[in-house]
Amino acid sequence: SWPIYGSLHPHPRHLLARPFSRTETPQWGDYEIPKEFNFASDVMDHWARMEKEGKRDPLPALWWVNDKGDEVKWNFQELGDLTRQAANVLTETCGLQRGDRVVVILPRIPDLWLVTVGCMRAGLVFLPGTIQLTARDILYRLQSSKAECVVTNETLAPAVDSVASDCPRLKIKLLVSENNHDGWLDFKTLLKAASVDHACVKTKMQEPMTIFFSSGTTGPPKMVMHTPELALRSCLPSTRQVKKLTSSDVSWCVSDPGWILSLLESALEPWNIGACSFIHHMPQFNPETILKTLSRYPITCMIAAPSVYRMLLQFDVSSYKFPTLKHTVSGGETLLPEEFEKWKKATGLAIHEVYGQSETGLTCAVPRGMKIKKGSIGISIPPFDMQDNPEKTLSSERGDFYITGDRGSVDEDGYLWFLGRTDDIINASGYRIGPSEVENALAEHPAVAESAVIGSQDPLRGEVVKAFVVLTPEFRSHDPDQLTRELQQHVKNITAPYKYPRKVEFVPALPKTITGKIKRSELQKNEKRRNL
Ligand code: BCO
Repeated sequence: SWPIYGSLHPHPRHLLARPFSRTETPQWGDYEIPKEFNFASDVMDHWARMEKEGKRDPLPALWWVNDKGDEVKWNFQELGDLTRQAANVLTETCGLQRGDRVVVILPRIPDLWLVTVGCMRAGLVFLPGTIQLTARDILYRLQSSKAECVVTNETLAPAVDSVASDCPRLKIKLLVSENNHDGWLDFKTLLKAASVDHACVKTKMQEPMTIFFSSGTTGPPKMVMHTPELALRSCLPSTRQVKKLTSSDVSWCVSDPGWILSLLESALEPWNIGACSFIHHMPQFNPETILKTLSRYPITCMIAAPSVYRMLLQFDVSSYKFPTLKHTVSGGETLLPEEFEKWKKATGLAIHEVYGQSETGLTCAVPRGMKIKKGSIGISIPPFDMQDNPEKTLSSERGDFYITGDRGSVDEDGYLWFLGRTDDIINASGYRIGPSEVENALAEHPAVAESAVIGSQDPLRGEVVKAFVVLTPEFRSHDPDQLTRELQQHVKNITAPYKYPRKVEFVPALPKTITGKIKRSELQKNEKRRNL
């Protein structure tokens, strides 16, 4: 049986996904799950051996470029040595022990992949974070994860320093920079000096490997822990058949390294098959750079959120030639059939949807070669294991099934159709945003007596964050446009900027239940009506 269930089309139901049950024989389909698995030694080192024996195309495993024309190309053998050196820096120099937690907040620079795989080799648990995190977000992540180590760059080091004294478990600060910084270990210098010999840890299938932070309907983001099973899934033939990459493919994932999509699609999926992971480090997102990059480099596969495709389609895509591009994939939010059509008309390529969550990784996809039903997120792909705060986890389980919090349906061919969230979580350009994270930030501004935050439809970003704000008496006479800008900047300062309310409406009062609870559903209903 497949892991995601729903009712027959067209009656939408809550989407459920069945996690791998700990009481069952550990087997997915025909594939028995090993007791131990480490992606670095079991997969990456295999490809390094293939290279040595001349059984892999002479293609980089990581091909990195930036806006300034810099380029880094590492094959699997080079990546093997460098990631063993990274593992030695983390364990030998920093003294970290198997199971210790490492918060990694880096932009798309090559060292990010070295630290990530270095952690896997050493059995350290890595917690990726977007570089949009503010000092407060970083404090929350360091404290709640009880991290022993943080790895970041020069831009974010001062933010870490401003909160480090409140994180008693934090003992190592590693800086990835060309310059030294007081109180920080210099990753690049240590890497050069480290030995290339390292005995990769044989990680157990139940051992933590990585933790993501995922927004919920209440409170700050929650931790979602994955075991090496997340990496193993990318190795199963059933998952390989989704993108059908080969070792001669060059695959580009445009997602920010803070999200699970990036780990899956810029490391685990391409490297599993010996393909090249292509990265373009853009300091600021620029659709034209993406179009030029697709024309210039031999990229064969691209994966990006639908908002990225929407932003590309604002330009004359058909005037660009993408000589090698053969496969395009989207994930993270809803792709509309008309966007699919526009992209197909401009490039001749279909967009294959994938569906997943930080809690699960990918659970559904439109495999390459399968007949596409526009608007469907495809068919189920093998199951998952997920853990979280035990009480919260329990409330999202029903029997053997994990409640995804999304509504959808499944038709007679097994295609799933995504319809939206069952809760208040906002999906803005593929970012999952909990309304209370924004409301709490707004509450700290003296102009805000109270606020309610919802998602509002947007032609470019799918949804944007909208805040309904009741002003305190002293701010009621202020210029609303100026106040809007001030509140937006305030939220950007307090929490990661992608969460800021792009729409603000000042209201005399918020709709509430008799017990005083804000009726977000009423605001959502009215907003939908106004957007029609
Ligand atoms: O719009 P504004 O200019 O006022 O503000 C923007 C940015 O300029 C600003 N910002 C960005 N980085 C910053 C920063 N400000 C300060 N410091 C920084 N380091 O913040 C505002 C928000 O940015 P944004 O990222 O929402 O918008 P932007 O730059 O237009 O980027 C558009 C997208 C489409 C590239 C971006 O939204 C994006 O990457 N979306 C995809 C997210 C994604 O990958 N989701 C997948 C998650 S994993 C998953 O869903 C499970 C598996 C399928």
